[in-house]
Amino acid sequence: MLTVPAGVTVVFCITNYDPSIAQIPAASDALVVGTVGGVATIAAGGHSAAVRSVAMSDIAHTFTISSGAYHLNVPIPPASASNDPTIVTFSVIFAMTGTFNWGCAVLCGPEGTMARDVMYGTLTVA
Ligand SMILES: [Cu+2]
Repeated sequence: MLTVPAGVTVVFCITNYDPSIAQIPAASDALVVGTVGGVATIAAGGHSAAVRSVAMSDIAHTFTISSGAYHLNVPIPPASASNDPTIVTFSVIFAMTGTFNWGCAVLCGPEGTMARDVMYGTLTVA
């Protein structure tokens, strides 16, 4: 469970140690949507860049909120190695209060079991 304040810039920093690539992502999973400036900064393998999308073949997970109030999607590329994580940073300003579901939108883990069983939760904007 995450709780964030409304109307201010919230900075997310996701550290991904998973080097695997998700199965059969959709084109929309590769787009950065709903962040400040429409970008996310991806640091991996000693390089860092602000991007608006990643290659469909370069997605391990996503951080996604899809509700009436918000459409947020940030693709998370795989780690270069299990000891060399990929770090994805982005900012969001949440205008509407309430509790919203977040999750990973791609089939990750064996037969999508990771997305289904562990990569979800709620985000409360208060
Ligand atoms: Cu995932």
